[in-house]
Amino acid sequence: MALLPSNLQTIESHMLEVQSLHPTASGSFTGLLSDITFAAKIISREVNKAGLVEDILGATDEENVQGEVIQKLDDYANNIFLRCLGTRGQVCMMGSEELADPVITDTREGSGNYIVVFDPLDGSSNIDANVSVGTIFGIWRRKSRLDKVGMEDLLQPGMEQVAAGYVIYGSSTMFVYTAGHGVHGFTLDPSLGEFLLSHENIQTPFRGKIYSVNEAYEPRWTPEVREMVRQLKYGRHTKASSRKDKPTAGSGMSTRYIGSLVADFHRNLLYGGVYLYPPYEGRPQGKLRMMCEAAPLAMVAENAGGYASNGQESILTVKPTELHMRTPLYIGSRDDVLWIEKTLSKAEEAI
Ligand code: AHM
Ligand code: MG
Repeated sequence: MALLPSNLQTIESHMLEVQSLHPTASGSFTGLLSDITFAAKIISREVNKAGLVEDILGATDEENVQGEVIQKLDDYANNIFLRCLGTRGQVCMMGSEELADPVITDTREGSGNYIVVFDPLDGSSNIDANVSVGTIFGIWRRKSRLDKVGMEDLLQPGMEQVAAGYVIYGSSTMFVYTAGHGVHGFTLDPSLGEFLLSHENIQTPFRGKIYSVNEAYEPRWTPEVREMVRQLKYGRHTKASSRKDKPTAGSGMSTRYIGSLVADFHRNLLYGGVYLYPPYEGRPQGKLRMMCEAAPLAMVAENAGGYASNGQESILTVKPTELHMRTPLYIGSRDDVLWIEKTLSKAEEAI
């Protein structure tokens, strides 16, 4: 017989416990989170049989608003989210990485209190090779009243999120979220079809040993980014001139880059480390999207004791100007990201 952890708790029971901390809560927010877990289970099932079923791997003939090829599973995951969320009228608007415009679902006053923005299947270009992929979501509260829902509801800074999280479809499927009361991780038991609490109150190490970046872009980085990454690699405070092309043994960090943001972020959250997607020539704002990738993961990072920056300020303070706004991203262990922010700002001042 399989051994089970001693205190078994399903995600629904955990969410109800969190809801009880807010005596006036109606349950609609908890219902919304539960809809997201349901969507995650369906996507997990489909991702897990991706190699077995014909016509599920590979690309569609379409491109998304950013001109990226839409994979078949992107499309599938996106539709599952649109169908599962807000079934009880909790959501007034949804924004997806895969859709050019937000979808308005409920404008009645008194219902549709939340806005959900998501990347249904992040890292999906990896999927045909069986590499871990993920879903990212952020939830904001509606601001407008009187049957009106508009861009002021959608374009809110990350710090206004009421909850955020991600699902990683890896060697097991995990759901990790925060509603401002700690970051909690749940592992899907496929035989039960339930997410069970496996990582309560995740705290990320203050400082890590891993940096994750696509170094192939190095020739197109700014000199400031290049120098900052060089210091991560060779050890901080080493001068290029004193290095003589030899690493400072033991003082630098190690690199790990899957190229799947959720997987890289999740590993660094547990082990400590920093994920970087700096701007580079040809992509002056980097690649990642503020609303459906950076802001939700920033809320998770900060609630676990980490930090996220665009190189100048906290990701959470930036007010997005459009649904698909891009941002440079430095995220992970607090001390490491603060050091990066300081190093980049100092370099900028010196120009
Ligand atoms: P996607 O949302 O289209 O999947 O793109 C985001 C992904 C991230 O998961 C990953 O970290 C990054 O793109 C990798 O980009 P690159 O190949 O430029 O390193
Ligand atoms: Mg993505």
